[in-house]
Amino acid sequence: MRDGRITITQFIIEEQRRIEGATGDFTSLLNDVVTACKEISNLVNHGALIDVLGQAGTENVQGEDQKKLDVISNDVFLKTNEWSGHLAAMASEEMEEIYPIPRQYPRGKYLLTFDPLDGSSNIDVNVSVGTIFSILRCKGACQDPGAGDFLQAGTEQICAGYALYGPSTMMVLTTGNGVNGFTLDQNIGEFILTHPNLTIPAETREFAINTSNMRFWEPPVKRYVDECLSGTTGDRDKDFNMRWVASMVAEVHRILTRGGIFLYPMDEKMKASGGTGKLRLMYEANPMSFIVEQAGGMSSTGRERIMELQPSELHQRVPVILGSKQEVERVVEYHKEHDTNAAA
Ligand code: AHM
Ligand code: MG
Repeated sequence: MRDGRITITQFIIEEQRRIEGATGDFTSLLNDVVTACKEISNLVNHGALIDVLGQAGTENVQGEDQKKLDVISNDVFLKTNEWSGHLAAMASEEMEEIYPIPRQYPRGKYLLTFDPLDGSSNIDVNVSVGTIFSILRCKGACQDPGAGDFLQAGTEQICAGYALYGPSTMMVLTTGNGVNGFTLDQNIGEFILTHPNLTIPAETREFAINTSNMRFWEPPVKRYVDECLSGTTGDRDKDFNMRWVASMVAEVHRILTRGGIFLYPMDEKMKASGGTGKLRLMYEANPMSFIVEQAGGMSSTGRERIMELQPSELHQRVPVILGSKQEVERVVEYHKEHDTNAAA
């Protein structure tokens, strides 16, 4: 492109050229995902002007109230990605069942999972939201895909990314070869490579957790956060800062930019109601874990590496602790010590 700027399309095609035998299907699929995110970005930007704010008056499979934009964004993703012939099926936070590609289109060899509008409690108050997606290979009968085909460990992802609809719209991507960030140039409608090779600093002094759940936390999480709060007056040799946007995309993006740790851990309230976590494995925790690990960070439930979990259901929830390596390691260590003592 003129003046040496690299568009996301050029970037993806150049990546494809490095893969022997690549057919271009994946490149083309990714381009459609990018188009869907641009469309959602446009809707989010226009907000009340085009009457997309507020409740949809429906609930999703998790029993959460859907916002109008949750429903519209989901539809944008389906319509933009269903026709190309690269996908066998899609699955989303907003749909109970998988979405096999309609019969009038050819079915392809990939599966797409997504959270079309993550952090949607922020929409009406005009705070950052995002889209999260993950691409898997369809290993079974791609002509007749079922929910079971999606139940692959995070280590099987071939691409993960998110779009962040913030002061500027950004797209952050990994295909297992590092993490790159692109900013949408609204004038030309293209994402431009602005953040090559994003890496998370191993050390940090910033943590993110919803402290309104403090009384339900397990002891290792409480221990970690107490130490952060005590700063130099406690066992840590530094003072910490705290942030909570309630939009995982914004939190992960901050961590990719300047380090930090994000926790949505298991807690007693969830346990009491038979819950297994807050965030969804297939279209929130796994793609974010892939990105974070590719950027040199770490991601765990506190007890296991998230990407190694064998999913048992499409909308499965998991505890999530991710970010700067040294801090996540410390929280994992606290879980280990706690569980060992409890077993003794
Ligand atoms: P959503 O997918 O329904 O928007 O929920 C996921 C969001 C995450 O982005 C965020 O980290 C978390 O829920 C916030 O939860 P809370 O409202 O408990 O702070
Ligand atoms: Mg979400």
